[in-house]
Amino acid sequence: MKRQYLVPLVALMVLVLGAMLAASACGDDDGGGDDGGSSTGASGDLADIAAARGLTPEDQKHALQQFVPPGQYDDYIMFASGGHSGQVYVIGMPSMRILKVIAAFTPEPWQGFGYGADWGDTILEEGNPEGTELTWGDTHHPALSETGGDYDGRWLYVNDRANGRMAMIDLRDMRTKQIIAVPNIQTSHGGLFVTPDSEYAMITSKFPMPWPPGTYAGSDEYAEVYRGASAWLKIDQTTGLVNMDESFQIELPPYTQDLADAGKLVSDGWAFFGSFNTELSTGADFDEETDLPIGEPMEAGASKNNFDYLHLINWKAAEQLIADGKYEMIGGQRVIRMDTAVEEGILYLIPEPKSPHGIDVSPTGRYLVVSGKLDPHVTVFDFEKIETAIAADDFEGTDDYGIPILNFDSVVAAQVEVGAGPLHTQFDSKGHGYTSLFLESAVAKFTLGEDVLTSGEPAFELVDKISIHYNIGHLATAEGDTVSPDDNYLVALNKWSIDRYAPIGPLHPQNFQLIDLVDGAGPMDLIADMPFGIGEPHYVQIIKADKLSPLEIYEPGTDSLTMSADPDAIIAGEERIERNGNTVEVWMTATRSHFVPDILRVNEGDTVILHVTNIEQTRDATHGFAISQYNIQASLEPGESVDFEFVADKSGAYNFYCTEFCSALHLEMAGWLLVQPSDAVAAID
Ligand code: RUQ
Ligand code: CUA
Repeated sequence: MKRQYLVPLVALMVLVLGAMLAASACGDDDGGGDDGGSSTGASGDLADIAAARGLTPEDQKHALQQFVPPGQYDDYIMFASGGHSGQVYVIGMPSMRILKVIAAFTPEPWQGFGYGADWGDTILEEGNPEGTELTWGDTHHPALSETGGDYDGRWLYVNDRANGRMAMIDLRDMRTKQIIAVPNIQTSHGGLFVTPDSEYAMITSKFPMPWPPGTYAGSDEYAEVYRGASAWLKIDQTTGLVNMDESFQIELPPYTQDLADAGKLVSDGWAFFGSFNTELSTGADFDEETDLPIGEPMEAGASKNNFDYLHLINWKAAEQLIADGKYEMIGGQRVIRMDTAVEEGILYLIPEPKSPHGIDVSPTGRYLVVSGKLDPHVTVFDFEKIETAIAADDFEGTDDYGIPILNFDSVVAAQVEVGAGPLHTQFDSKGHGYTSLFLESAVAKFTLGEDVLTSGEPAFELVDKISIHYNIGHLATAEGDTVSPDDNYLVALNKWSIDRYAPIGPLHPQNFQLIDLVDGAGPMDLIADMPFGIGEPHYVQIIKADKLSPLEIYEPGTDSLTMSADPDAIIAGEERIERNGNTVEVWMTATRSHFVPDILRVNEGDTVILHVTNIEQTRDATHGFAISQYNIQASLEPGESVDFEFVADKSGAYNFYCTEFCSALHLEMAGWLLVQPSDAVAAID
């Protein structure tokens, strides 16, 4: 085609396209996804904006429900585990804006967690199981501290699925203050909760491990030697830290203990956890001759039984057994052995169908809702019936480890058919349960018993269902795990997003969906999607924002690890450098826009100890401190004091600088670490 025809043709195409776009903008385009964001409806009239952007009245309603005006705050704060990012995310709700990443098990450079500063390095190191250096975790279940069964906004605990550890986060500064490598536990999935008055954080093992820890046993000894554990980590009531000397454990059979929840109100003092693989399948060995597996893979082996066991533990009675000395020391922990637990009547089982997953206790503590992944029902147990059955020795027998099994029929309240692949349940205050349906990609809403229903609906029936997108795992209602959940929002944590967002390659974001519960009166209504592209959140807890009272700045010279005055913190004018043999110790201040001192001269091989105090008391006046080529980086919030210790093992001139854009002369906030080579003529002294 000749050039002179091409130009008018292109012009014509542009005209036609423009006309099509205009038509779609004023027309009844349904999605808004096709018009390329060509107009914001700049006339300012709401109807014009909606028309220009192709927003339906429904879309407009949802936008208003989610919108938080500039400068205003969200009503709720959501703490989301980050899966194998090893972190915790802080998200505002309903806006679904990410406010912060809290470094927990994985080094995080922005906060300087694991990059030379003492607080982060200390915590990561103390979280290393013996003989292993771990630089990641798989955070699954965040658990907020509680008072009287309500979130109190003080502390947050989160478990590491991969390594059976637990981190404690102080909600005053939203930083991790402790990582516990829990003895006798190698992995922990859904088993983490805080008791109603934050007496304990309870963490259970997932896959059992050979006991005693540190020994080897092959899979042929699985039933005899492998054990699980329920670890009761004692929370210090002033700091929120775990005191391992006051903690204890209960030995469990090698069933794969899974989700867990604490009793509350009528069931306070009890704990419940589900399990699977009571078949004790260990997977299929591989025949090296035939290159074929011998036996069944774990997936099949662990799904044969129609029932696995819900475990019940009376933890207040267990506490008493510990006080009475009825324990053995294993892995440095006081452990109540299984036979003691059985003899003393603190451990029971209930048959639960079918490949069970979630176990969730209703707000009054009476109903225990169990979901079987391969059963379209939720099974609701009644704690009042459980107490009666235990008192009457109403058992169908024991398992192979001698643990009494309660009669299913004696303790069940109802089974409600909710749909395919139920996983987890949350509650509102009106007597409803909301269950995630993984296979069906939906949330089912059902009624509990008449004692808690306020609506006059029939008890134990499916009353509503909403589709989500797609493959929902957990779900959470606002204040959802407390004795008084709210009735406004539910968040669906979807594993797949498939087609919900612009394509960005084969790894898709996770998808949070915000659902309106319409005051518990329904029908549920999907408000908004939130893509989540930084890790795989498993569970969230959602707290009223006004229950949190985080610091705005630190007191001058605070060591954030101890939350008290750092003995090496200084004020302006106290800066100094001291040499002691091969150790150079520096007391440095940071303020807008300089470090004092800003030249450090050392010899190759010297140990350098640096104390840096951010002497500012202005909100948000954070400075960073990083040294080029030395893998050192920390964030210094106003008032914070941080210590580094490293060996200057590379000679040369290295720039250090402030990594936080703090001021107009931020780029000038820098200095030099001059490391004189060891073969230089005149060493510095
Ligand atoms: S449990 S894969 Cu929290 Cu459904 Cu984890
Ligand atoms: Cu201080 Cu940039």
